[in-house]
Amino acid sequence: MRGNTDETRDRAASVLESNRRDGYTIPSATLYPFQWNWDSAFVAVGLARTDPEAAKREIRTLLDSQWRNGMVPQIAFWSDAGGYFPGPEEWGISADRTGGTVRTSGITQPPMVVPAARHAYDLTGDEAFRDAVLPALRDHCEWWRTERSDDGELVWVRHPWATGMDDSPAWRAPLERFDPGDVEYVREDRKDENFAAQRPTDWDYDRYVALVRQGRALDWDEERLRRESPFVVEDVLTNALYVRACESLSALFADAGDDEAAAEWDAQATATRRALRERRWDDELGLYVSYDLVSDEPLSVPSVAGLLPTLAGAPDDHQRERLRETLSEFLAYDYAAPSYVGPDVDYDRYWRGPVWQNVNWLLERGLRRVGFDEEAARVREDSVSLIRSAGFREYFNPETGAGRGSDRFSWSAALYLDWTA
Ligand code: 2M8
Repeated sequence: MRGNTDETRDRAASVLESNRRDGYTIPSATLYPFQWNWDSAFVAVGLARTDPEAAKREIRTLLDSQWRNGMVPQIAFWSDAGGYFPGPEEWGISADRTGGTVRTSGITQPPMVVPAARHAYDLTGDEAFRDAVLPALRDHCEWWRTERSDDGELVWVRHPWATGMDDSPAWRAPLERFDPGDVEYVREDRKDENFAAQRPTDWDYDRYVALVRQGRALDWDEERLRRESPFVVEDVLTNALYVRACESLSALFADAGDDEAAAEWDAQATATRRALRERRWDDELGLYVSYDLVSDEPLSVPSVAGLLPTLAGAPDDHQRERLRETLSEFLAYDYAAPSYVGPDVDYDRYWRGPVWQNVNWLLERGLRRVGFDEEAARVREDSVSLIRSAGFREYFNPETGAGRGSDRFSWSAALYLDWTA
């Protein structure tokens, strides 16, 4: 894999360096000027290969933004950079909720921070780091289980932004079901015409903003939001990563000699894994699907998220064989793996079809876990070759390999460093 990659590795390291701020890395200088939750976790995975101190710092800074109740927010506004909407005023989160260290948004993102912390620990063996982050990681997993689960098994989110796959077709049904009213705001994310065709539509944005305003109007009261929000979804990707988070937490506790805590989090991983297998499988589509807790129905769409419970070791023998068939649809492109393969796929628009490096990184690991080594190797090769030919773009067209979205994108650079280490 290394071959002539050194020059690309150097460029990857320099992308991360130029996106680095004080103790954290922004996803992109042109679009996202703050610290994002799962972006930082993926950045730490790559940095652990080249600059372990920066990797550990990245994770610690992210955990410094943790709310008192254990939530790790989607965005930490460490600076007053402009050019992004919605900023801290729009979210209106009070300091008694956050702990007052930094202003944040009012939602979370998939709990990649826990596996990333484990990865950084495994590569460095730094016990002081392990012991320093363990309490915050435990509080975060505990928060998911107590505040974000109806049954103690599957966890839910209450905003499409919290899933990381903002405009995934999976969210269309719940978003269609509510009227956002007359929401006024100014988007900052469409830098030019070209870019507009690669970003979520206004229809989607109206609903994103309406959900933020509802949260603020209810003063981010979780119980009321659970009852009144029109968007409450058990997302399969978040749940797959929650299993990984609980497994990672268990391993870190075991390593620290706390067998009781290790057993507790292993049991939680087992419960969520089993719930994915038994309750979120769609045999017709041949993958796992998210669930709408408001309308009480599955969100049956062929999103790549539905392959990621492999990462949690969820499939039984039958599901594994069906998944092999489904996978062939996702691999029937020049570049694996599109984020969505339904009839209304849009290869250039955000989470409606393009290939994303972070998803490929998770998918590769998931496929290896269930023994699909050849398919995993294909995902990895395509990821590396996309970056070599199109650069560190935010996402890529699966048919042409053309780069899309912003350039010098941090997780694309970071995961390249991990892939080619
Ligand atoms: C995208 O989401 C943000 C909101 O969080 C946005 O569009 O403004 C998504 O791709 C998300 O997964 C990612 O974490 C974020 C920053 O890269 O951008």
